[in-house]
Amino acid sequence: MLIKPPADIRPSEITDQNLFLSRRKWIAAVAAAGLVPRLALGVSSDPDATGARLADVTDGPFSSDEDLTPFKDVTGYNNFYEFGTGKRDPARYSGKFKPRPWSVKISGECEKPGNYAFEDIVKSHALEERIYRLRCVEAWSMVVPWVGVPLAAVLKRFKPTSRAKYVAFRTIFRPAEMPGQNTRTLDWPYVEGLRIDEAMNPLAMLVVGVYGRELPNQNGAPLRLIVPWKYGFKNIKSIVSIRFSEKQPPTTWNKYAPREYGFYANVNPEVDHPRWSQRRERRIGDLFKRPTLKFNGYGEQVASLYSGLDLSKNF
Ligand SMILES: Nc1nc2c(c(=O)[nH]1)N[C@H]1C(S)=C(S)[C@@H](COP(=O)(O)O)O[C@H]1N2
Ligand SMILES: [Mo]
Repeated sequence: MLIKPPADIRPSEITDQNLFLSRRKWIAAVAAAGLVPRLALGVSSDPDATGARLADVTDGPFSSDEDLTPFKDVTGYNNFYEFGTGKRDPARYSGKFKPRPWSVKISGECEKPGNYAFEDIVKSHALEERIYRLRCVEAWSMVVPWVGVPLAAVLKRFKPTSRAKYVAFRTIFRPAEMPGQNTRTLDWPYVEGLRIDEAMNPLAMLVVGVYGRELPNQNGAPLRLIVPWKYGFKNIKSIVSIRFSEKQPPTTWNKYAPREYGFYANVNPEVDHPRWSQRRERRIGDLFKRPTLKFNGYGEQVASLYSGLDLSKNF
């Protein structure tokens, strides 16, 4: 067969954008014509990518077909205050962190609480790659090929009760391996939360990998949240606890500065951060800013979750 996708082609090598068909679009077109099996659609690659490859990753729904942010930026420009406040600190100072063995405590309003091994949390769900935009509250953004499982599928296994109105997540506290936790920058451990209907939305994802490989420490190994319609800080990393609760749980950035960071944190160009505008964003690698989209462009999937809610008050 002569059909061969343009493997690992880089946007910088493309002179005429109109001639450029992204690898993903190319494979999708070929697959639609029935020429390659659907499995081949799955995994994005990057010549610089390192880490153990994940097996049996399939192509998930909702993927963006925008140009991917290179692996070295996805893994070299991070927010993970447990390893320092600089964007390069997580890559530099997370080498000692041990993401295995790992277990997650499931508690609160559910019928199947307990301590579950990492492998048990994700097994029995097929790994999917989904290419999502990530929009940081600091007005930069990336396009990342995450690998993981739908959060809803995992949560349902623990049988939340009718009193479970929220889901609270907690990051590990391990100051011997996380130098930032020896400072008072944030109130450790990092905590986050979602309303249960947000957590059950098909877009919400528990992520175990990036670019077809296991998550690097700086990206939240071995297990982190991705909710692409919210600002980056909701995407809590290195999760060790998931608790179903009746009341809205506290969240780290909201505790730190309640006027600046709300519980909802939906991406919203119409509601400025008190100290800067949220109208535009800089895609990492771009020279010029671009407009920020409401719900980060995922409004079709999630806007109905907030009907009747004043988003300028519930920011
Ligand atoms: N535990 C923990 N999770 C965290 C953070 C953090 O400091 N600690 N930073 C958040 C912020 S502000 C962003 S933008 C994203 C960045 O994810 P990435 O580094 O994988 O791109 O992680 C989020 N999750
Ligand atoms: Mo962020």
